[in-house]
Amino acid sequence: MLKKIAVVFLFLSLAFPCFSSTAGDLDGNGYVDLKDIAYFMAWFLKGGTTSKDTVVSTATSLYAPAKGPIVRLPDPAYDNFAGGGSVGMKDIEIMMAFFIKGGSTDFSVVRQQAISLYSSSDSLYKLPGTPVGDSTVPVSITGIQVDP
Ligand SMILES: [Ca+2]
Repeated sequence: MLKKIAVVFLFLSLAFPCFSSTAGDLDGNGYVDLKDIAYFMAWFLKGGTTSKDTVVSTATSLYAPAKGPIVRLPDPAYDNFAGGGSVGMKDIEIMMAFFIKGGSTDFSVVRQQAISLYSSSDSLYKLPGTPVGDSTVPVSITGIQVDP
């Protein structure tokens, strides 16, 4: 199961090799997994600390494999999955929903899962694993409604 997910994420990262960063990827390995979710939750639990060491040590206590290091902290510029100018619990729920759904790129699937985890997760702005940075190429094709 985990191996399959890793392969899916690897494919996504290989598909877009020219991007500088990946939404939700705090340890900088190019994909989003449980460790990234642990770092994100640790950061949130510590009130948005600016200490990467604090985030890593807290994350390790939540999920032992999350030993760091991390390359950045959660940032609205990258990780605002629920939209808006801040990051928090709603964004974490979307990361968890994305992970539970095996890295689905289907907005409605991830959104429904997020709502089931956390009823106020009513907005989905972008998906974890979305490349962010120096490109304007649209990558979220499943969210687009096309007239027949
Ligand atoms: Ca990662």
